[in-house]
Parts: sequence; structure tokens; C-alpha cells
Amino acid sequence: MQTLDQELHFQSRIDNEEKIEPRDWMPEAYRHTLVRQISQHAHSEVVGMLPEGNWITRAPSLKRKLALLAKVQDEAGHGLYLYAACETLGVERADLIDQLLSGKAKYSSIFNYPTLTWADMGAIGWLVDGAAIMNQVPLCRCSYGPYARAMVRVCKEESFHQRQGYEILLTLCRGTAVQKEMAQDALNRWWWPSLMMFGPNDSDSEHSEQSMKWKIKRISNDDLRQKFVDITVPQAEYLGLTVPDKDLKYNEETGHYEFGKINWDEFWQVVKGHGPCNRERMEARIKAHEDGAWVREAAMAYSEKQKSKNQKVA
Ligand code: BYC
Repeated sequence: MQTLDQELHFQSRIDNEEKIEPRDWMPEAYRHTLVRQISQHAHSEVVGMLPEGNWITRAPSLKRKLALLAKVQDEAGHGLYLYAACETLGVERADLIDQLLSGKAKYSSIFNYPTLTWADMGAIGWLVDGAAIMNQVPLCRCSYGPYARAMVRVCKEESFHQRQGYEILLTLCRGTAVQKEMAQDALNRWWWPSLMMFGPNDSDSEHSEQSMKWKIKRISNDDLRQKFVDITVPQAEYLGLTVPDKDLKYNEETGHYEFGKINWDEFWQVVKGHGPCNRERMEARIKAHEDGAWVREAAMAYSEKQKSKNQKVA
């Protein structure tokens, strides 16, 4: 049973910027919050492979195909580090995956939108990975050691992803009028869903206050969203593209861009499973899981064989 003393000692460790490690005492609610966030994050990485995986066979050149293939493989790796980080909190990976496949677990809303043209590969790298970096760099300072350490490598890889996406769009924008139009269309479709990635406004964010106190989250949803807009709008201008927001304007006094209202009804519809591709994404993950059953069984059989061999030698 947790005592007040234990809780106070725990909070003072957090306040002193100490990292919490798997064997350390932690409140049940802290453990639960981490399992929730890290597993959602892992699921997002894995489901996030699908929209881009869709274009690997149709990449316009060998160079583009290699880069995209490497990027999608990186996302699989991120999923693996994150599932491993989550397991340090005493949960089973198989249970987490069951929660995803049964529709109980959330994953990032952004991956429920379709990838219609090659320019979407550029927009995902630039905007989606760009938003992910903005959110994940502060997570490198998260109070839970295994999550913070996993994020360091993830962020390095995401920055390559962001640059490859921006470079795809730069090439399209310097190409023919039709290619530039394709880039503008991709920006039009991915801009608002990218802003939604940061989660509800702070005033509606159920978990923010406690997560900030525990230093799981370091910067609030709205502050991260604002940082993203401030950095990304000049990048769009450099491409010669127009951000699809008639209310967007730079405020000289604050030094920030003011932007229009986010469609939160759309966000919650997507989060609740009614986005354009939710069903397709889940079907693809379930099929991949079922098709991979023989690999898991073979790995288990091999591990059992090694164990009994080692027992005989001992
Ligand atoms: N989509 O109280 P709040 C990638 C949920 S993948 C869906 O603010 P919190 C990549 C939230 O879970 C990287 N649901 O929550 C991969 C909560 O529901 P529950 C993805 C969302 O946790 C492939 C409820 O709304 N990044 O980079 O304090 C290719 C209330 O929200 C969303 C991460 O996973 C959303 N967008 O803050 C390319 C980052 N937003 O759990 C790229 C890690 C909110 O009560 N996660 N919800 O049922 C986080 O930083 C935080 O969990 C969030 C939300 C900022 C997302």
C-alpha cells in the first residue's frame, strides 16, 4: 500500500530532476499513465508505417524508394523500443497488441488519413514527423528513464525523416506546375490533422496537469502546437506554398503566428474510430499480426529448444 511519505519522496525525486527507473517505487497512477502514453506512442509508430508503406512500390526513383523504405523501417524500430520501454513497467507486449487490435487502445489520429499522391510522402515527413519531433524532443527529458532514453534515438531518426519529407516537397515545388499543385494539395490535406496531433487544447486536456507535475510531459499541448506553427509557416513560405488557413497571421508584438480554429469535432470523430481510414488501418494490422503468427511460434519453439539444450549441458 502506498503511503503519503512514499508519494512525497517520489515527488521530491521528480522535482530534483532525478530519473525514475523500473525497479524504483512509483505511484500506481504514474505507472498507469506511462503505460497509457508509451503504449499509445508505440501503436502510433507501428500503425504509422501503413500510410507511407502504401507508396514504397510506387516511389518515383530508386533513391526515393531506398529513403522511404529506410524511414518506414525506422518507424518499426521506434515501435519496438517503445514496446520494450513499456514492458519495463510490468506489462506484457502481447496484451498491449491485443488492446490495439481489439480497438481498445488509441493511436495517433493522424494515421487515419489517406495518402493519395506521392506529395503526401513529402507532407508526412515534413509535417507529421516535424510535429512528432516537436513533441518528442521534450520527452527526452521525461522523468521515466527508459522512455526518455528511447526518445533520444527516436528523435535523431525523426530529424532525418523530416528532412527527407521537406526535400521531396522542395523538389516538387521546383518542378512543373502540376507537381507544385500536387504539393499544395498535400499541404491542404495534412495541415490541420498535423495541428491536431498535439492533442486537445490545454483547457480540455484531461491528463496534462498531472503529467506536467510528474514531468512526463514538459511542454503543454497548446505550447507545442504554437512552436510547431511558428517554425513551419516560414518553411511553407520558402516552398512557395500557402498554408490553408485564412486566419493565419503574424503578430509582431508577440512574435507568434495566430492561427484559425481547429475542428475538434473532426478530431474526436477520428479518435473514436470514425476517421477516413480507421477501419482500413485496423484490418491491415490484424492481417499482419495473423500472417506473422508462424514467426512468433517458430521463435518460441527455437527459444524452448535452446533452453532445454542449455539445461542438458548444465
Ligand atoms: N490522437 O489529456 P490529453 C510518429 C487522446 S508517431 C489520438 O491531452 P495526454 C510517426 C489522449 O490519448 C508519434 N488520441 O492526453 C510514426 C487521451 O485519451 P486517453 C506519435 C489523442 O496523454 C510513423 C485524450 O485524447 N507521438 O511520429 O496528456 C510515421 C486526452 O488528451 C491524440 C506520440 O504518441 C491524438 N493526436 O497528451 C511518421 C507522442 N491527442 O488516453 C511519424 C506521445 C490526445 O485518456 N504522446 N489524444 O484515452 C504524447 O505526447 C501525449 O500522449 C499526447 C496527448 C500529447 C499525444
